Amino acid sequence: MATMAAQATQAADPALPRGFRSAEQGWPHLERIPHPPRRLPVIGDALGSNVRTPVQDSMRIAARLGPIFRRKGFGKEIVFVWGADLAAEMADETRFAKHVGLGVANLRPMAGDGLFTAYNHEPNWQLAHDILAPGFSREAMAGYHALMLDVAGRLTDAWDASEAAGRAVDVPGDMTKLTLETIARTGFGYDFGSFERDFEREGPHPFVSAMVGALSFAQRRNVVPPLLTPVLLRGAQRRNAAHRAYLDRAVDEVIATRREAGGGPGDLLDRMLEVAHPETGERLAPENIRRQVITFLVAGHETTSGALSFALHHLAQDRAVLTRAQEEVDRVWGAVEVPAYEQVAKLRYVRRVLDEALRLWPTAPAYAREAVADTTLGGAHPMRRGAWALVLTAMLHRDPAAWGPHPEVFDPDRFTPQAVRARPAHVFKPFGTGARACIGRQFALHEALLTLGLLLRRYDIEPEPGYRLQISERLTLMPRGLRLRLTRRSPATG
Ligand code: MNH
Repeated sequence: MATMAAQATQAADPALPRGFRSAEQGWPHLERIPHPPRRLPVIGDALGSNVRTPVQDSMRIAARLGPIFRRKGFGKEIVFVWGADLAAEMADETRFAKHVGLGVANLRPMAGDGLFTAYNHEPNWQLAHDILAPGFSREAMAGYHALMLDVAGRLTDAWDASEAAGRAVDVPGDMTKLTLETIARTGFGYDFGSFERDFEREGPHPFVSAMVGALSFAQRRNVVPPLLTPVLLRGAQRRNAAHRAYLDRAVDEVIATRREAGGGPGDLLDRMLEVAHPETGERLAPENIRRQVITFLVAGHETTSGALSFALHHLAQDRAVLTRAQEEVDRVWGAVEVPAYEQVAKLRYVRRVLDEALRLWPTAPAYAREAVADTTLGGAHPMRRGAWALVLTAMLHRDPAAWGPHPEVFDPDRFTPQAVRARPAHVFKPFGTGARACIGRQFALHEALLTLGLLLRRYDIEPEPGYRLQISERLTLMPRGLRLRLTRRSPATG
């Protein structure tokens, strides 16, 4: 049943975006915006850029061209914005709103009108937002705490075994297992058993393979020129259809199991299945629930996993920061076996480490904004209603106007309360902005702080000799090949 429905969707693929609206259509004075020199016919500015590193290429170009610039490839043009003033303007919700385009639009076949990919005008956005928001309240977080601890315990079991065997640990791999298990267990009562699988022999859970496969397919649609799509992607398209069918089937099974059980612990899935809108009484439709489950499994793990990985990288690179963070955990958590919910947010310094990691490497590296009415950006760039730009978060977080003369330096004290107060608003946007900002922010912060606290208390960490940070780009950023060497700290500290 599920498979047939999925195939029908795939055959017609009504949701599949046909490219995107090029900047000429919405920016009447595009000539005022700089672009890279030596622009060529057809391929435009694509020369010298790498399909595997679109974000890092844009960062390099940004540094040369300044706070607003444009890039063209295969006939389509994109405006990029990263100057602190311009980004602050684009955060004004009376003038701008989220734009569903590029990477986000490419997820539509998978995530439909789920929260992350819904167009602003789709009624299911407000409906799902209102129904699901209480699932991210303080009380809800306190309810997830025990499950989060349980998943983190599986991580430390695995790391203890690596430490005992003198093996370095695969940080992005293990953080991805952790965050996927966490959202699946807390949100949907589902257990992928990632830590228990023998990866050498079995590889990842088939759901994970299908999800990763469908995600990298979505990503590739951004960088393969439309004319070449049929040639380059035919085999991939077939595999993608199979992956999506698998995902739909798996999600339907999770839902069926919950319905048979007659309800669960009041988690996200229970809210989706049972809660009516507080004012209208309306409920989420079954097809929309499917989209929301996939949305949360995807949106709820890659970004957090990257954030944890970058934080661990910087901790391992900087002894002074590591020691200060470890001392804080020892002091705040003391000798308790497991930290209580309230003890997690008290890790103020660890939180600064995490913020600073998200500053340098915002794992969701850009977000798109569109004009809600005709307007002029920065007093110089007229935009028609619907015209849009990509805010390049990783560069906004490096604008010297907001962050001082050495933005590349990792310094958690940029996030002391005084330092934060001294900066203008809207210069730190790892979770996006406005009504469509990340609904899972508190969830991610609690999960990441809890995990970092447990790891810092338990291990000393060291980089592998000669490791140099390299960033891999999928939908999100990740420190490629990051491995750490562990030493257990004194058992008295946990
Ligand atoms: Mn999250 C939206 C970053 C963790 C679920 N998230 C966004 C946006 C950014 C973002 C940026 C806005 C995108 C846009 O404007 O197009 N999210 C992150 C980061 C982390 C993160 C950097 C971790 C660190 N996100 C999570 C977690 C969940 C989640 C954890 C779920 C449990 N995020 C979402 C959803 C949306 C979103 C759902 C869409 C919200 C909406 O549009 O209403």
